[in-house]
Amino acid sequence: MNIGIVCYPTHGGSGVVASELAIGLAQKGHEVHIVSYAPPFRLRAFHQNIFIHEVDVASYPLFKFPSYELGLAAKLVELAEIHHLDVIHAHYALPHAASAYLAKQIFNARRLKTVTTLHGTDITLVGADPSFRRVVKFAIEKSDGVTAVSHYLKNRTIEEFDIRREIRVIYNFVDPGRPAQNRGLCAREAFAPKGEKILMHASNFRPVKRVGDVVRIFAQVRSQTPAKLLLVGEGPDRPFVQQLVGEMRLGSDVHFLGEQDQLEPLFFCTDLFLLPSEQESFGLTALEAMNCGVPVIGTDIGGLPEVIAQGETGYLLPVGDIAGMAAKAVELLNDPAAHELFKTRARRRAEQFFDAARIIPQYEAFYQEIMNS
Ligand code: GMT
Repeated sequence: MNIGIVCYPTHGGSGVVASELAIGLAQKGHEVHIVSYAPPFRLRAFHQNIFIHEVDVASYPLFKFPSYELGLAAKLVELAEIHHLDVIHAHYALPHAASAYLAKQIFNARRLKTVTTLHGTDITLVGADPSFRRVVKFAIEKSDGVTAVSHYLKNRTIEEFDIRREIRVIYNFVDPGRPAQNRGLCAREAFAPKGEKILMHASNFRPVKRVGDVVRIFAQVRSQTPAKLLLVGEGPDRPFVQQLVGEMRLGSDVHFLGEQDQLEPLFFCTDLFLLPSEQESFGLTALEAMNCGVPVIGTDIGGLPEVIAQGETGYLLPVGDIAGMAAKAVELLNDPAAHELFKTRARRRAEQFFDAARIIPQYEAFYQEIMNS
């Protein structure tokens, strides 16, 4: 198949899923055209069968806001024509699914199909904003196929937008073979010279991630067990988090690592991953942690219960229950036998339910179904 994939190039989950899907499809011989405003970070290396196209956004003195949506639609029409695309797969509804719809109308060929994958904030946060609502609903209804990354997100979309069409759940995925390639790249002693436990959090530091809670959980853990915290990512809450770390006098035990293209080397240094989000439609970082054998403590919201098995691969507690999350962390870190069991189960669960080799064929089959309809 010739597949156009539209995504964000930044360090967010939707861009990671789109990039890893592109790699998986390309390895299976499909021709994949990535369309974005910059090369996605996971696709900076060369991959056979993947072609990257940056969207041109024309500016003109009359335009107060240059239109990315129209530039994207124009690029998709051009690619559909030149490369005979069978499918345009939009990751994240806004504005990608709307631009894909427009491109299809302009191209006017029955053969070209559009698929939209809903990732989370496109429904729960941005999409729910009154200024975008109608457009998101329209784009979902007009896509030839729609997928959601969890049952939670599917149900939430149906309720929120009163959707009556089919939404297929296709889970996010990981490559169970990848961690081995990154083992040994991170020296534990560099972060924890006295054998302290290492906790980690990675996100885009937006308010929904509650990174302040990560710091407060860590403070409680550290008061009972020698520990260090690795904070990975960048975003609007970083100054506040940095200030909090200073106010709580945790400075020497917290490492800010900024954005990282690959998390696996760091997971091999990590004993426990923290994800105390307020919203999480799936929680890709939790799955990536589990794939490297790292148990996760998170919140019992959104799609996280579909990823983390309560009491087996981690613990899920109510949003804001800092004391509860800290208590579970201390319990697990101080029980080597239980910790080892959680690690083994985490890795096994990632492999059993979220292996790329199981999930990518689900996308291929979905494209085929849509093309035959
Ligand atoms: O978390 C974000 O705001 C980034 C967002 C994205 O689009 O990159 O993440 C969403 O998609 C990920 C990949 O499917 C999911 O793993 C995240 O749970 C989801 N984020 C939220 O629902 C808050």
